[in-house]
Amino acid sequence: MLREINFDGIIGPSHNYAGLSHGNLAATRNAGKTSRPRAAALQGIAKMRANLDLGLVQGILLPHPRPDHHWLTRLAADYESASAVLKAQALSASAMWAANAATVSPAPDTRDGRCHLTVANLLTMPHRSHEWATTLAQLRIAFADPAFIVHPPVPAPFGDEGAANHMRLCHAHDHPGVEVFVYGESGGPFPARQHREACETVARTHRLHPDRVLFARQSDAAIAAGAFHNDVVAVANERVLFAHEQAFADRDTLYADLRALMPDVEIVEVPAARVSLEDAITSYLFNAQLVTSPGGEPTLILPQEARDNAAVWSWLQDHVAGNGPIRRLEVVNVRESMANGGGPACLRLRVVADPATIDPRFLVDHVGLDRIAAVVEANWPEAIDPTDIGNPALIAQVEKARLALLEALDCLILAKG
Ligand code: SUG
Repeated sequence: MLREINFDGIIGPSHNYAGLSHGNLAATRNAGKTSRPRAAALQGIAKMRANLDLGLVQGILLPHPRPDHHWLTRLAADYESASAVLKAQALSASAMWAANAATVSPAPDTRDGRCHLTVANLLTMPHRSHEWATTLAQLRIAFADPAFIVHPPVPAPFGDEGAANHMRLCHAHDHPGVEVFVYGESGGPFPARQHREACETVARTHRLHPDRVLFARQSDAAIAAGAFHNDVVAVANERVLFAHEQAFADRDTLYADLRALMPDVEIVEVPAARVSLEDAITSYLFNAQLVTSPGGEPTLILPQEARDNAAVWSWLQDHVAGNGPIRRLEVVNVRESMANGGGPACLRLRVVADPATIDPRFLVDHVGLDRIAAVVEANWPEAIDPTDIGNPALIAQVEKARLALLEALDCLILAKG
């Protein structure tokens, strides 16, 4: 039985606001502020509980070893003597944003009938460029069943940001879909992180039917406004594409191509006259999880910031009142992640699979989440001020906290990273 499973990255104990992501306006705006790792992780756990309560299947991905001493060694450095920037890059908890872990093509879309996952290389940002090795190790454990094939990242120099720049439309999750790869070319002052060559490589690697794949360019305006990840301006689920009017460089062609491949696709476009690109990005309206509850009701799981924005909330109310395809709104609090530019959808990687084929250590129910919450409460630092990142006591606490979680989840095999 194929189901859509959301794998959320557990927010790691080193979560902090170092302002490392050039072009990510929330992250740079909050640079230097004091973070609250314990509250952050508990917010993520509460979001997973809300998903479970909707009747969805929930998975987890584990925090990475931080600081990343392997990476520092390859740079002929060590944490103690590294510069402040290198320290922050080695310590970042950015692996929490699981939407950037990999691109996933479910079995019904592939020519060999296996579910393919390609780990993202994230090479545009130094602090993210070293996530892939631990992600690969973890996915190879979680998806060891022959139903899956986990591929290493696309080689440099082609940047790949994973599922954040990929959408899938289908009649139902277990039916063949149309996969849309969204790349960037230019974003004015900011880097376009997803390269077209990487999209094409992933599509070939996943053995997708070429006539069921589309490549769409992000608008330069979206990237310049801070949305280098397409999942900040568009999200798809089953037959629904929910997108901002300015998300794509050539939306007419994309919509026409989609309608040709899927005549019953429902395109819900939010006009810039109702919600500006800026409001869409600060509220993370589109970084919502668009999911189908087991009752069949398309539900949008939104961050609080979307309810706090008058233009965004009034558009949503009108849509629901007007019987639009999105039938239900659920609001979650992920403020700590949001302040680093990661909303509800950034925190999860969607995999369509039979839950019985997944290593059970990576699936959770409320009892499993209780266990994780207890470890977080007892071990995660309460606060991190970026000036503290050279403090050996903090580093010892971060390292011990992760080991406590791995132990509680019987995942010590990942201890070395
Ligand atoms: O890559 N922020 C992440 C946010 C990722 C959002 N993901 C998706 N949209 N799918 C990024 O820019 C900030 C970390 C810092 O600055 O310390 C950061 O990496």
